[in-house]
Amino acid sequence: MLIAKTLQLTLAILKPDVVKHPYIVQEIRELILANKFYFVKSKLMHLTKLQAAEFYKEHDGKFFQGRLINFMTSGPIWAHILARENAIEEWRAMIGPTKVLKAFYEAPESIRGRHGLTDTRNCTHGADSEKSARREFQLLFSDFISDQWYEEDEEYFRKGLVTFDSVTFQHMPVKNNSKHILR
Ligand code: 3AN
Repeated sequence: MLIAKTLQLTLAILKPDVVKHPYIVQEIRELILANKFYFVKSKLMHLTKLQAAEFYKEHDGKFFQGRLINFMTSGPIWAHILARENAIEEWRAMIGPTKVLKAFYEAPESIRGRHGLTDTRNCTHGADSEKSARREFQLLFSDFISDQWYEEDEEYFRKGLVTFDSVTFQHMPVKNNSKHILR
């Protein structure tokens, strides 16, 4: 019998360069859904400089830090918590390399290969480890408790017992078995 593996959570951001263009947002979201990710949480937000600096703390002192913070606070972003088997690696593969030229040449079909503008304005973010993902959830979705999600909801998502709300752009577990909807 084939037993589905536990789902992994990751943090995805659609950055201001993408959010400016609704058709690119739509294209990326369709790609995310086509790649069998679930949208566990979605939020449109505008980062403050403090939030952006905290989010990118590991880049403190780097030559591009100021540019990165100005860019990330220049307009709204979409933040998403995604779930899938191997979500972290799969989402980062969809994003493509950080440097836009590398993305153009080595991963032209990736999101950055298709829509990246510069090394800073490079469309999307993906957590690089489970530890980073948890830290990023706390910063952007302070009411989300991953342990609780694993305890109460993960099984429903893993079994496809979810419904999708296109207004909030979130999948919701359907806990009443008699009328569950497979997406
Ligand atoms: P990634 O987003 O691919 O995980 P990180 O974590 O190394 O890459 O960098 C975080 C963000 O900092 C990048 N997404 C990009 O916006 C910016 N950045 C990284 N390297 C550079 C660079 N050399 N020049 C300008 N901006 C950069």
